Amino acid sequence: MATTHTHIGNYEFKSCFMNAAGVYCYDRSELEKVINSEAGTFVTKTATLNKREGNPLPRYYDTELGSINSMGLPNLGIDYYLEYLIELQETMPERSFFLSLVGMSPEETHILLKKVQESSFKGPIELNLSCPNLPGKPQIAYDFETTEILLSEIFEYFKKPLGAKLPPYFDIVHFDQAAKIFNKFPLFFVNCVNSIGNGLIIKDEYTVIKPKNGFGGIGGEYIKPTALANVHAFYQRLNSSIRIIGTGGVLNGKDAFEHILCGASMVQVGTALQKEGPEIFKRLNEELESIMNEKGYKTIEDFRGKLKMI
Ligand code: RRO
Repeated sequence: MATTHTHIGNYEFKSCFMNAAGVYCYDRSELEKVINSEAGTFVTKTATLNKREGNPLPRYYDTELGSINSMGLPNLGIDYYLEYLIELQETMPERSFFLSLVGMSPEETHILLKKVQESSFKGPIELNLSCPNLPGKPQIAYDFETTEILLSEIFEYFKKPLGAKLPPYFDIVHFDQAAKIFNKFPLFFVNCVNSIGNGLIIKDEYTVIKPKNGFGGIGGEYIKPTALANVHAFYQRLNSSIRIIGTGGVLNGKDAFEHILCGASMVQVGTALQKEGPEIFKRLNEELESIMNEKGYKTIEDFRGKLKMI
């Protein structure tokens, strides 16, 4: 019988599925629902130093093929998530959970990471280099120079397992340039991809969300081909020590199977989790296991990265 069990470094997860940051992860009550589902783990909402209210409402909208959001990084502040994660280390020592964070400036990012470095938190950390929804602030990882400087400053003092959440790239030269930078650092993983930034969805002549004149990050079915391309492009280019988390357009077991074929070791679910709730993880595990059983694969390592070229 197939299992969706996976690992990233020494962290073991009973399932390769988890939430994508931003969905079902704002507070303890949402995170508990993911813990108690068939997901392998969770990641928190991206935390900043202080609590943030985020952008004006409405700021999230579902469509038939996906979603648009311009949440604007609403979160309860780093101390809230760190305290909860440290508590879970005591109460559920056999499990590991992810912390997501980013500062509103490089200085703030260093303050956050130094706090985490000095804390007793032992889990993996996802540095969000790709929020598309902060008015006036570009997505960090689209600026290669800033990204390289930031990472070199961080790895001077940061010794815990750190990965980066990346925006989607759309050009082969950009895959080459980005991978060359990431390969200079002891990154634990990269997560491909965040939402496709600054899309526009219209209903009855109106924008559907209020912030940024209706512009927002696109997720769901719309973005699977872009997500798969990014997972595979980085799988081909990154040092094998840098694991890949695949995110984007995962609605069913086949979508996850494709992410893993492209090289993903874990699979995150955003828009579909928002639409269906944490019960989705049971279905996703069953659907992926059934594809694996049909094909005779017992673990995800049996087919991870083994995409065939026609
Ligand atoms: O909060 C958001 O607006 C947000 C973030 Br931080 C992110 O990384 N990706 C996204 O689609 N929305």
